[in-house]
Amino acid sequence: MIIWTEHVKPYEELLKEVASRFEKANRTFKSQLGYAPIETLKTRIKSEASAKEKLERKGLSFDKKGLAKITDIVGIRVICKFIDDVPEIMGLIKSWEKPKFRNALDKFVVDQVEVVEEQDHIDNPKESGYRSYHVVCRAKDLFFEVQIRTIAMDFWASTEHMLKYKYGGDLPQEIREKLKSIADIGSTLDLAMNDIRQDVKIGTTKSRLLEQFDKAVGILEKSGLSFKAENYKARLAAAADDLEALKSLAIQAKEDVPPGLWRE
Ligand code: 0O2
Repeated sequence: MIIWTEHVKPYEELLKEVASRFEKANRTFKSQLGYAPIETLKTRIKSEASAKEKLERKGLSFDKKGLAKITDIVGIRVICKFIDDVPEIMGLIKSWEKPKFRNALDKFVVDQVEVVEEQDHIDNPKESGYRSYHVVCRAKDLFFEVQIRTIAMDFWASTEHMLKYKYGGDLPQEIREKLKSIADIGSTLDLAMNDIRQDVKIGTTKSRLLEQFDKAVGILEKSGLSFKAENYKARLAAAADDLEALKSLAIQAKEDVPPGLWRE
């Protein structure tokens, strides 16, 4: 007999582990690139009723064998600002496929995640208009599902889900048509926002480089190297509108800081 609260315990542990990996990676993206692709992380463990409904639909029984075939007991939604963030997140998940070894109590533990299925409902939206990128993964012997989507796609999907609930699962034709055209508007919005993403990226990179430059110049001034600081300041105007030149100037200034004075 299955006691749901007991059955899902290892899944709850897995959910915590995967969610914390996403959160940690997002912090690393932010500190290294100045931009965090994950806007929100939504997680859930499937309810017993939903698992039973799915098993019945698939002609499987409510036992360990049947439940082992359900790949979305753990569900994680990764919501991003821009469409171009989706492959970024996919790349992150794929990086977990490489075996990681953790030395715990002199034992090497394989800490690996395998991608078992990908469904691209962004390039190939569902009939309803639904858009999202679905990934089924396996960690040890447990599956989990990740849905990667933009804020606009998530807004659409949660509203459509709410309406379906309200109409008892069967939406009237007129509402379905409206939702489909709203999904297309959402897609146009996503593509337009994606176009300006490059500008956002350039903006954040530039401000990060300027921060690094100012910090280096400040240290040079404080450590009696004002002539170097003045020289860098004089060169800044010529480099300010050229990202590559600014990058090279910021690196040079940082490298000129006497050893031991740079603190991250
Ligand atoms: P929940 O609570 O959101 O997880 P199956 O998984 O067997 O039902 P299939 O075809 O393998 O069917 O799954 P698919 O198409 O990958 O869809 C699974 C999940 O995607 C759904 O989970 C929804 O979360 C989401 N989804 C798919 N199509 C739609 C859609 O038209 N509208 C909305 N709002 N969401 C969709 P569940 O199980 O429905 O529930």
